[in-house]
Amino acid sequence: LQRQAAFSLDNFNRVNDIYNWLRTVSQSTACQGKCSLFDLPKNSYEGRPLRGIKIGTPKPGTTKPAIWVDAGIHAREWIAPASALYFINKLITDYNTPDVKFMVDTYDWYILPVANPDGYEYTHTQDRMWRKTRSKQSYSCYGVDPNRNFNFHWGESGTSQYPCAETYGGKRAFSEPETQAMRDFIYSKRHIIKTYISLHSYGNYWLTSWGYTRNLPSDYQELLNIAKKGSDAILSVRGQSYSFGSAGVLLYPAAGGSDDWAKGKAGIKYSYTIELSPGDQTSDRWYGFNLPASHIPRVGEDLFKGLKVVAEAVEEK
Ligand code: ING
Ligand code: ZN
Repeated sequence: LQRQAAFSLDNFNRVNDIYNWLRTVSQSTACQGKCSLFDLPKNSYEGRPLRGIKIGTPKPGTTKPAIWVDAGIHAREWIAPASALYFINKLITDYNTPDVKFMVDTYDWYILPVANPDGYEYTHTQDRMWRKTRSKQSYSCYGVDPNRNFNFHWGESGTSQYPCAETYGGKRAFSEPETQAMRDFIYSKRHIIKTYISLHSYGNYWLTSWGYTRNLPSDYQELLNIAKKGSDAILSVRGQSYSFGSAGVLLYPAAGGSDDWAKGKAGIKYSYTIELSPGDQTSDRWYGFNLPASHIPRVGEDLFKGLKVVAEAVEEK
């Protein structure tokens, strides 16, 4: 496979190029005083940093609320990291617009664009359709599904106990350094994180908890109201219609997801998984995981508008 020359927001990038770009933008004039890189407290199984960027206007003497956004929990869902990078770039370069100024002044954004870097690299070098982490398991199989590895009702539904399966939940909850690292970082900031967003693909879904069951959380209506606002905002960008509802009802019950853990264990009320677009509904072209890079700006813009209304809606709470 050809190694691409340089980072581009209009393309799918390798992990090292993404990390180099994060460093560059965090040190740019546009970011001055507002950006810092963070590493989760553990590296990936193969030793890669789990690196993100914090973006927010400092407000000394106050506790700013935060919004967490991760992408790339699943390796092959390339549009998720790409959209997260598009979003990061918007927050940095469009600070002079009222929308971005509001978002960055009101919140600290913690954005982790590649939550499963080992798997992501593997999809670039070996197997485009890899989903899991890359830890060695029994039966000469590799990887755990990170979105079945969080310990909220772990193993109860929609997951496999067979190490070779795509939805293998792991030997135990939090068997993976990647999920441990997310747990420790997010849990330590649980009092300031108002909203948890996990970016996946594909399907055009704005999913609330619960994922592990068809039962709904007691505050489901509040979660749904914001999911609807986000979906409406996306629809208005270029006609992409997102369905919204609980993952367990809209898709299938599956336990061990990061969003259920964020809500159920870390107590982050507004917790969502967004299944980004596999194509362009208005032209009937659906590519699945293999969405061409030419779609990155459009899906990125959809995501930006969706997260903007989340920021507005949660602020009123
Ligand atoms: N879909 C998610 C998955 O992990 C999900 C969505 C989570 C559905 C939890 C139901 C319950 O299966 C993707 N894209 O992986
Ligand atoms: Zn996924």
